[in-house]
Amino acid sequence: PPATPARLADGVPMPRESPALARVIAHMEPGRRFFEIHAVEGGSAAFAISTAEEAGRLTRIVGLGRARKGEPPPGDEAEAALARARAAGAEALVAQHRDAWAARWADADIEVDGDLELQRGLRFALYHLISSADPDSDLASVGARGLTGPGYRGHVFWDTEVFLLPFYAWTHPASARALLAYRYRTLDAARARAAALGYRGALFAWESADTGEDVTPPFGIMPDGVKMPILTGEQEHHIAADVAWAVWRYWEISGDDAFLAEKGAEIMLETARFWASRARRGDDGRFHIERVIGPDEYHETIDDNAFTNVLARWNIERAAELPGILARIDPDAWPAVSRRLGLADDELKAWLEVANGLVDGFDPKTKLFEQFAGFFGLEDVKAVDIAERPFAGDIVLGRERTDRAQMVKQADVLMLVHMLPEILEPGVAEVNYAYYEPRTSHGSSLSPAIHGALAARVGQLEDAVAYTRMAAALDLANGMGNASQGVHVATMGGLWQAMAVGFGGVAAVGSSLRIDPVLPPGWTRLRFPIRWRGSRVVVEVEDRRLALELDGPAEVRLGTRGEPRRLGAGRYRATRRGDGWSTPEVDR
Ligand code: IFM
Repeated sequence: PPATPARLADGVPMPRESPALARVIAHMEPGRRFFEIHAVEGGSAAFAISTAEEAGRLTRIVGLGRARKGEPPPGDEAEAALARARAAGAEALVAQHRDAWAARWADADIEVDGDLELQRGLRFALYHLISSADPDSDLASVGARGLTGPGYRGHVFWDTEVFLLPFYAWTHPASARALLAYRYRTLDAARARAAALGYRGALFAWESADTGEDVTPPFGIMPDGVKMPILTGEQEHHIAADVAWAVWRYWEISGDDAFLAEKGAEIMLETARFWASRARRGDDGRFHIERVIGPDEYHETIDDNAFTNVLARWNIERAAELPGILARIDPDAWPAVSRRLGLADDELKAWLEVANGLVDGFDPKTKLFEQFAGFFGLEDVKAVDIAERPFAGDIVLGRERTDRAQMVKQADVLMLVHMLPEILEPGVAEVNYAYYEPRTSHGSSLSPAIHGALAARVGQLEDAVAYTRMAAALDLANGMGNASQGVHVATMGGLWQAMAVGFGGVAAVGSSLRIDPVLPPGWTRLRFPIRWRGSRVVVEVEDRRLALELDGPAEVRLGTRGEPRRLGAGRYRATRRGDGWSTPEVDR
């Protein structure tokens, strides 16, 4: 730092080659404003400072390039980017940046009238969601704390596919596609992991980084210094079906047949193959998946987790539909993929036998799923009666008691209800929500938003608003007490789902876009844009009125029982009729 900081008059040229990374300190004292520039790393960048009496401006132009692991640093690419940027000039760069943000914002912004605090939390979340994914590269996915902090060392969990991907698939399909392409790039590592554990097919890493090998740490150090083994990497196998679920949802929402044929089908088939080898036929003649951890990580080494088994069954069933689907996309696609994977003629049939025989813990009389074998026999502890939620159930009850109690960390059976509503008979969502919601401590930040989404779908609007607000405030109010580790980006994706899927009621139902919005008391308007198979659709609900704006054709169903209707580009209106909607009419 200069001993006596020099004041630069307007327009004084700065050296062309200045440090690329610098710490800039602005001093503002009455009547005096100046900057110190501390170089912290060499490089090439241009600085220009002008310090008029009232305002100062510093411009730093940086060129970036990227290299795959093992490749030389991408110096030329960065230099070329820098040259282009310099030629354009700072003003033009700022204008381009603003335009790019405005475009992304227009495709993502959710407006809610009647709850300013929620609106603020939403915008904070959307900002992080938009900036976390790279639509142009399969090199990296989104880590559990996005780009904001060291928590979980940037590792990629199911958070990306299950909590974030719906946001991208519905608002910016290119980002969703890139995230799935990252998983596709790690498919060989997933195959190797399945093989190392004695299974077939592909098991993605529970914690994934650049190569796709599992990088879950084997133990953690507790606050009292005790070393605790971490079993999630060994046992949280549902990740295989989570990735398959994301592939399928992306395909349904985007209609991206090329992706399905080129990459998605291979992921669906290899994960289905994994499940068929992972399940074991028991003495009862049924298939079981033993020694797993489900989303509720308080209970380890459990058998027949309903979430895992139902998703595994669903994964196999969807994979078995692929020969027919790919044949319609491109007659060469199925022969090519089945040759690539060495699929034997009767392999899919054998997988389906496993799927049909898999136990799922569902009792048709009560309509309840048992979270895992023996769960209902555990001590019946209701988190809601113990402490104000969210709280860490395992710390409050102690690890041993938690292990023997119906103390749920995060949506588990309810996660299944949220992810696969289409396979459930009427009433199942309501009954399971009523059972599991009071028993959940929300010890994971992933839990509240999903409860918000589900509560909205089952008509528990007070809960829906409370959970959605809890999710929206999670980082801004440091609700988990660990904001210094970075934002909880999965919560943010869950928050988007609470708004658009929960309150907005959007879903892919076959070839139609279903929209079934519900406004809780206190909200006077909800508006959000989505993308559906190439068209942009803006949904706006006010009181009992629904307005839709389409920039291209879409097959739309209003309400859960509405008939599908092919709508062209234009504006439409409908009004609430009982628990459904009138036929959409052109709004002139
Ligand atoms: O993936 C989650 C998990 O479900 C709960 N613990 C934190 C992980 C990373 O967010």
